[in-house]
Order: sequence, then structure tokens, then C-alpha cells
Amino acid sequence: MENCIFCKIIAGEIPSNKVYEDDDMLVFRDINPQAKVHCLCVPKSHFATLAEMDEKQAEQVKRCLVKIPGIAKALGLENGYRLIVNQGRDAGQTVFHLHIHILGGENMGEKLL
Ligand code: DGP
Repeated sequence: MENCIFCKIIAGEIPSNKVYEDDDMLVFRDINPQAKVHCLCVPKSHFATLAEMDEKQAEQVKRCLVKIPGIAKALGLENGYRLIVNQGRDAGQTVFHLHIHILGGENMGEKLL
């Protein structure tokens, strides 16, 4: 997708600090970390939000979710981690290519905000 920063990262046109990659997803460190460990799991298929996701893309997201516990373990997040999927502007979504934030490496408390 033209002008999508995450598509450019997936294509290798913009460098990233890569944590994991396979045919379905790229996982890399967030440029502006909000926790000691903050990565983004990005499905390789381009779509902006869950509302635009088709069945094939949903299968890809499922494979991302299945892989995340192992990736989190490899990142040393044995004590837990938080997943965030911002949907739209009110949620603070700034990159309109669906992505799953993986946050951890510290006690983030019980409050979500
Ligand atoms: P969201 O607000 O949910 O759309 O999160 C987008 C995240 O993407 C935000 O935490 C910052 C991160 N980000 C934006 N541009 C880049 C980039 O070029 N490289 C990396 N590694 N992260 C980026």
C-alpha cells in the first residue's frame, strides 16, 4: 500500500529493529516505547482497522495471536504483557495499518489509561 509506513517497513524500505518475522507478520520495536518492552506485531496484509478486515486477513491475525505468546516469551515477558489494538482516531490510532502493541517488561498496574 502506497504511503503506508508499516508497509514500507515490511518491504524493508524503512529500517526497523526486527524481533520476529514470518510469512504472516513482522514484529519490531516501537520507535516511541511506552514501556520497557514495546513492540508492534504487524500483519503483512494491509488494512486499517478490524472493521475493514476480510476473512483471509482475519485468519492472518489469528496466526499472529497464536504466535504472540512465544514471541513474548522470547522477549522475556514471563511476568505478563499487555496487548493493545487501537481502532480509529478516538483511540489514538496514528498508523492506519492494523497492528498489535505488545507492552511489558515492567509492572504496568491495573489501570488501562
Ligand atoms: P497507534 O497509535 O496504535 O497507531 O501506534 C502507532 C505506533 O507506531 C506508535 O506507537 C509509534 C509507532 N511508529 C510510528 N512510526 C514508526 C516507525 O517508523 N518505526 C517504528 N519502529 N515505529 C513507528
